[in-house]
Amino acid sequence: QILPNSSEPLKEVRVEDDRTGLSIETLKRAFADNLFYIQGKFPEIASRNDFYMALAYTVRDRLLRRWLNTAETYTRNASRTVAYMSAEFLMGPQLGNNLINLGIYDQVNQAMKELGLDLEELLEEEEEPGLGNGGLGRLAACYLDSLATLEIPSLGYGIRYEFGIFEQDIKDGWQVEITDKWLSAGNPWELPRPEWSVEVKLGGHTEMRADEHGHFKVYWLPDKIVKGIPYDTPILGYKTNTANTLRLWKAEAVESFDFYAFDSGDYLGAVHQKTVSENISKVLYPNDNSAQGKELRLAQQIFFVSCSLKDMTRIMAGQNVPLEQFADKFVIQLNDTHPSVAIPELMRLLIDEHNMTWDQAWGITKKTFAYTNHTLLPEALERWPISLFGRMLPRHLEIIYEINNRFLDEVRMKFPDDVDRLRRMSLIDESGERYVRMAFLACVGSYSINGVAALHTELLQKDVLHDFYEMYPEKFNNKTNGITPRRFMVLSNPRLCKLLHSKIGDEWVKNLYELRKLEGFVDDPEFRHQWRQMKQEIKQDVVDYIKSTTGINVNVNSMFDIQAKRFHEYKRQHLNVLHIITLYNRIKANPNIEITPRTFLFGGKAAPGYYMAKLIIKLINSVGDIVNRDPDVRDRLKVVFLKDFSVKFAQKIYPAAELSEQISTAGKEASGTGNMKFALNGAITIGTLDGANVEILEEVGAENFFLCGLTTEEVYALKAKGYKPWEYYKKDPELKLAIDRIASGFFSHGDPNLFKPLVDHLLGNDQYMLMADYRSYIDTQDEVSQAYRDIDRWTRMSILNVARMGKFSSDRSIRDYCEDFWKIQPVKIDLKQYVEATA
Ligand code: GLS
Repeated sequence: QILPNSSEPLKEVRVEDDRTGLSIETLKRAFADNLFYIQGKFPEIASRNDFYMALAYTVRDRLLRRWLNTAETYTRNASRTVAYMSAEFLMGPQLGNNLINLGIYDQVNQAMKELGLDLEELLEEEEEPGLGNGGLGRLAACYLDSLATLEIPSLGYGIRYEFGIFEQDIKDGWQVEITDKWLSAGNPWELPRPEWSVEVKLGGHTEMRADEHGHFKVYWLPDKIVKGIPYDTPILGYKTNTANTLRLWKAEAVESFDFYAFDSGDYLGAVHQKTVSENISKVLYPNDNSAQGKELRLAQQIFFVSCSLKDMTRIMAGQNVPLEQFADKFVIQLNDTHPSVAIPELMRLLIDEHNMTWDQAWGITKKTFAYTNHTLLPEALERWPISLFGRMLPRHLEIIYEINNRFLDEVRMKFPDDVDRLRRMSLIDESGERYVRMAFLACVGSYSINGVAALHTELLQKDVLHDFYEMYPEKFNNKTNGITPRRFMVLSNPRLCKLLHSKIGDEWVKNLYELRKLEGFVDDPEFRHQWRQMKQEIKQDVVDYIKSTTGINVNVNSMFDIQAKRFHEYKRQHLNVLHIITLYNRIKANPNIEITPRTFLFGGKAAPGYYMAKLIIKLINSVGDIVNRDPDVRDRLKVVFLKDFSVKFAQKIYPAAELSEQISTAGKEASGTGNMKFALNGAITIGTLDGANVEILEEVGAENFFLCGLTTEEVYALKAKGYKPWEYYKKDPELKLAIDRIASGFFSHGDPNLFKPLVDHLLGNDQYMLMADYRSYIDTQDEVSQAYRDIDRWTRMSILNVARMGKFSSDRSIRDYCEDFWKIQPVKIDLKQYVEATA
């Protein structure tokens, strides 16, 4: 249907097309063509980036047919769609993943070889879109992969930050932040769609006025309008024809506003206005698990949420679906409270702009939204000061007040004479300065509320959202997180995949429970041998990498003990450090002691304003400086901080891990997803009963997991009875020596002040209970060391960890969401043959 009005019959062309063909010859031709016509280069002067771009466009062309066919099918069927709203999408590099999902990795590898290029090098060249902080943003990305793979109509909505998560450098052991200019070399994966731009209002005030029929209505007179321009990226499923869309909004100035200032001669003022508008999508807030309460952040939230909702109404109009059916056409999943201002915004759109009554609008809103909570940490629960909120969103504040009034009436009805409950549950916190409580707003405005692991959901119900659980028990449910095996196995661990392929085929890529079949080989000595050999090769690559990037020599036969995640006190990287110091002290006391050689690898970023987290990074590097150089250690221990942990980097590291450190204080890590990535790649976990560790332990069996630390109940009980960290320090000589070594300046060139804040914290109130968990952690680590010496036992454990990871595929999570409350069915996409009109 290229020429819909043509009277000529359209003739199908059976030959391969340069933009769709998958043969090596066609790929080579397309690549050369793109280098010439898009990059405008000939091979002799082309840079590696030119080659990367030429290949990326070659691959993108092959996505486009699937993408357009998908969009066309959804449009024609007016398919029910999930809108996944998230302030973060930590996508990672796109090229490799698209090659895997298209099923053309090997062909492209060969095509590049024949052209004298190295695919690995080209993959390295890609600047990843780091539009997220950590687990929450990466979860959104994994879910997009699974949604497309499961052929579920979906749209991801977020912000196209010009600067993603900062790049981390290490100078003198300290973290240094560098802006992430990920767009500077161009982004071949996105298509701007300026024709679908929308405007968003900010600030100003509201007025009650009569409309043309004499009905009184609220009018919002903003003092600022910003334009949102959508940039679309195709999200291809694994070996399906489905390619969904990630739609990210870029903020720009609205022309007319500039003109106003230009007309009045205020040239610089107009330019300034433009900058202010464009600032909205300038930079990702670099905090994980902590809310900053900054005005610009609220502007980002309303900006992308309002753009997205208007985009959804545009889509409905295009499909002739009346707005009354909003909740049938879309379910909006709120990825944490960051997009929860969508609730009053949808109310405003329906009432103020589409003339619905309150009850009608509220009926639709309540059936549209579903809310995922991702944290129990009080500092991460978003609240906006009323003054700030009202200044930026006066109309939304009025709507929230009205939602609150009606909601509190409901509470009164259900729990008469319980005044304290009203105070506790109000959407407005009135205990001091007044705040809007976004999590509560999300609970009231959604029909589903979920936690991200069984324990987390249980704690939400018992604790943080207990009142809401009593009010709306039917809304609560658990959806344990998952990860995509496409990126975190097929793409990142080809060696393991090859071995799996030889024994159990490839079914597991789409049905991770198939990994169970590995259990049949766990007693096969030949297989175990191959398993070890595979791990050894992967470790050797990482050894080489470390040597070339840091100059540090790592013993390939040492245990690779890895903690890679954001830096946060609750994640307790410093507990890991106490273990390192303890081993070091044992060696110093007895240089000939028998010790299982270990390489401790750390990776992760600290929020730039989080002093204590940065100090922990400095401590790791300082301990490494001493330990790595001490001749008594004789290379039995190595401590390496791998800077600038990212998705790209993570993909290199997980496959090499043997021990996965998941040691958060029980009750603090909502789920964790790194824990799943490590185990899927054959690492064995040392961990607390926290987040999804609980379920990993359940799946792999206690004999294949190293459990340590207090349980959540024990943590609560100990706090209640009065926790005294000092007493653990006094009682345990190894702990005391480890702390004393830090406090004395041993790791800081004799300066006792450097790490004093850390030591004071630990011996003072030790909020995250490192002192209480130290002994259990150290004893468990001693067991780990023992186990590692028994090669057969360790290999068995490793194989069984992989075999039993089926549950943690994000496909399983997405299926749960679909069946439980999204109520969305897969839609098959038929690939239309490429056709060409011939005269
Ligand atoms: C987080 C939690 O801290 C993680 O435990 C969780 O796995 C992740 C995805 O659900 O969400 N919440 C958060 O603010 N950042 C996270 O990574």
